[in-house]
Amino acid sequence: MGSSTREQLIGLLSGSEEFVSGQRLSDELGCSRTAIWKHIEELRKGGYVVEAVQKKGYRIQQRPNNLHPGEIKSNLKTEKLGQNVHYEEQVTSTQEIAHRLAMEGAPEGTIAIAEQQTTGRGRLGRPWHSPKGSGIWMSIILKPNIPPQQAPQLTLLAAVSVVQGIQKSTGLKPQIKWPNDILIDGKKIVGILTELQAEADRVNSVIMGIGINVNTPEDSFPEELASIATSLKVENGGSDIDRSELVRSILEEMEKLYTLYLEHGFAPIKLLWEGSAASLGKHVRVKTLSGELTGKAQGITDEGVLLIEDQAGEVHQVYSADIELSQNK
Ligand code: BTX
Repeated sequence: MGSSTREQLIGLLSGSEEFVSGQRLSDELGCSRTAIWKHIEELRKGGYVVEAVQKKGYRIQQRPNNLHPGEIKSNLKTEKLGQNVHYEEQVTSTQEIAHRLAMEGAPEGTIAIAEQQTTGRGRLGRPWHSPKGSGIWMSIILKPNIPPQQAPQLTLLAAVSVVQGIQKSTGLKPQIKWPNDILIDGKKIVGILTELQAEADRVNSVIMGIGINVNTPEDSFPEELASIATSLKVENGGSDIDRSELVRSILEEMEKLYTLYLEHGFAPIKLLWEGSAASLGKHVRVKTLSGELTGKAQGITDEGVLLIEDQAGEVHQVYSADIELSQNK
């Protein structure tokens, strides 16, 4: 069964709480009633509970807990982001899939998403823990007409989109730690990895990787993450969160902010980012590849660069680093 027929079928059945007749499905999808029946059987195998009543038709009673394109796209209110979904159960890294799709000419807004990553990655080759079925591991392809130096702004844009999406879907209010961590109660819930396919003066594609611990049970993080990581479920009092709804919220928020960014530049995004930033005004320790620095995080520039004032009052521009919030000041 072609994935697009399946997506359309899920879309039609998701449109109403009522039964949809076999005749209507066969008219809209352009195939026979018998073919519809076979498609419904396929959905059932995929974890849908579909009620079938003679003379009335079909109705979805229960949806599977997966990130199948049909689930993500039903009711998705975007023009580009997420309209083209590449889904797999298990991948090495969705970044790798999205890089390949971008090279092959995938349209802007295409996403690669998986239930599990075997070698999910963070910055500087660090691993990203991506267990099966409990998180959102996705990479979004963007094609902004900007020079490569501005690409870090998109990391901040993505962070704001994810914070707003989480807030809308769950009511939780995460905070952003410059540049790419999203925290609740000081523990990491999201990581963002921005990679580029670029020439010296222009970006061809931005591969925006987003990893979110959604329904990860508290005791299932590996030892090295137990004290630094958390999940939305843990922070939400233990109730499961609908991952495909959260993906939709994030894609919808991101499309709004991305459109704003392309029209008006970074200034409006900067304001929103500052509204959710955990580090501003705080004493921080900054670790860059070339050394360490401690001081007060003053803010970010219009380019998205972090400003740190050291003890001597000198202000340093930090382009790329890990920062720790100091406990004692
Ligand atoms: P980062 O380099 O800022 O953070 C990596 C560090 O975060 C690790 O060294 C580890 O300490 C910690 N960590 C690893 N896994 C988790 C986790 N599940 N929850 C909390 N902390 C963790 C952050 O890099 C960027 C991560 C991007 C991940 C996405 S997932 C989809 C896409 N595909 C892919 O391979 N990467 C991106």
